Amino acid sequence: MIVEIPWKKRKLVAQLIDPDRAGEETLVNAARLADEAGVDIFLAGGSLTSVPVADVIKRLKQLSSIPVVLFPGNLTQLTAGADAVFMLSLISGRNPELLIGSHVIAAPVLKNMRERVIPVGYMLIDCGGGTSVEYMSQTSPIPSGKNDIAVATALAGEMLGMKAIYLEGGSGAARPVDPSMIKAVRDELTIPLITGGGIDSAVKVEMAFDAGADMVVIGNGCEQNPALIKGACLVRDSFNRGAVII
Ligand code: 1GP
Repeated sequence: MIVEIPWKKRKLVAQLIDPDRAGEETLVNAARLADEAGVDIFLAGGSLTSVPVADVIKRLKQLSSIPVVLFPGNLTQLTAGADAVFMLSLISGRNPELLIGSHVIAAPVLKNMRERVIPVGYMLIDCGGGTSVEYMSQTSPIPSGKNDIAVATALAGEMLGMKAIYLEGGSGAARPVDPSMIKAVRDELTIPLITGGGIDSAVKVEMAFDAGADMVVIGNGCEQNPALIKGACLVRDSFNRGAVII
């Protein structure tokens, strides 16, 4: 299946599945709760994985009809089987491998896959420091509060042809991307805006949507509190109906 992400229709909730923390029981439970809650998409991938992402994607597709988007942390995670692939360019950093190098290697492989490739301008934002993505990418995040730099970077991503911008606090970040930065970027962009990292409550989901995020990504928060995904989807539904319930 080739997925068109329904950006235009509504706000979206994505649940990130980290292969290394997704044993059989966890996956079965996550798929059931996500189905019940009405999660829009699964993202599958991680900064460092020892379990093949392909196995997790295959199992998710057996357990649920929710589309799965590959969210590759590195080239070893490039695999067929997902419905779409986020081709991430780390535009907040100055590591050439993550801006274009890996993409050159990935492009011929992706061309032979049936999955839809979605180019995403990936921006790491300092949300407390010390995240895996900061270390693994060997890039400096955009400092918190430097909304002008975030806006300029996101605009450059849009002008370069990215189909979405992802403001990333890093998995397990101490706090989410500040709503003022989300709003500043949203006000200038015409493409969809994704945010994730450190979103571990329905209130934080509400704040991100309220600031203008089109898609909220939740990983750790659902691992620690599986019921969170239902709360997140209820918040999404309230925005999509035009009313805020919390
Ligand atoms: C990480 O933005 C995602 O890439 C999700 O982060 O695990 O902190 O929810 P969390």
